[in-house]
Amino acid sequence: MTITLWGRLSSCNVQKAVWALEELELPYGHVPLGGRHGGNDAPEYRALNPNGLVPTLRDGDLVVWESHAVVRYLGAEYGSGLLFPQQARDRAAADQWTDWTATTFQPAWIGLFWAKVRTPEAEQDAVAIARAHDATVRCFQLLEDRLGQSRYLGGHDFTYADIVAGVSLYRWSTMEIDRPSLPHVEAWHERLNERAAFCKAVNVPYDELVGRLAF
Ligand SMILES: N[C@@H](CCC(=O)N[C@@H](CS)C(=O)NCC(=O)O)C(=O)O
Repeated sequence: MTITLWGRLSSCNVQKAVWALEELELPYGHVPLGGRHGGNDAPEYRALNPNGLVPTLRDGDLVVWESHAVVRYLGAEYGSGLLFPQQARDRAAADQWTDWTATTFQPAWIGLFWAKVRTPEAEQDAVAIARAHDATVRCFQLLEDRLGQSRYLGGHDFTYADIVAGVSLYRWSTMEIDRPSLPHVEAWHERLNERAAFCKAVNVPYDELVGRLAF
């Protein structure tokens, strides 16, 4: 089966797919697309992903978009228990943190990244930055409480929930902002940094995004 991933590597949503593919040691082809590479509106890409966004994954005759669906699919199809808990009861916790990331955590931390990093300095709005910072810190405090109770977000074992939330960590820890002390989050970050797949997918410089609102 041939797997192909479309998307620029500076996208946090593409990074989730790269991390899962690398974690599972799957061979795959990569097509840079979106951002400075363009191609979002090419008819052949729109035929795969009508949103024109990244990532998109193709595995044989299956095409999947939405980063969380991609990561869950890879875990379910190839994980044999790694990434994707086999028991529904164990998956419930991973899903809870995954959906919370989609609806609450990522909008907050990406909002901060856009306000503080992607918006050109001359156009930055201190009130918007403070509001986004507060929302992000509230989310990190929830993560801190959770990671004080369990090693990973889904429970004792590493799952797709750690991938979708963990892609925030490089940017969170390198943005020029105040960060509260979050020892459990920091210990989780250190554990993730020991994984080659995390380092390859997530520890990616974002210079091309600084002061750039275009994509
Ligand atoms: N909910 C979608 C969001 C996809 C999305 O917004 N992707 C952004 C990059 S993070 C994108 O395609 N932006 C246009 C571009 O990079 O050209 C997912 O999780 O896959």
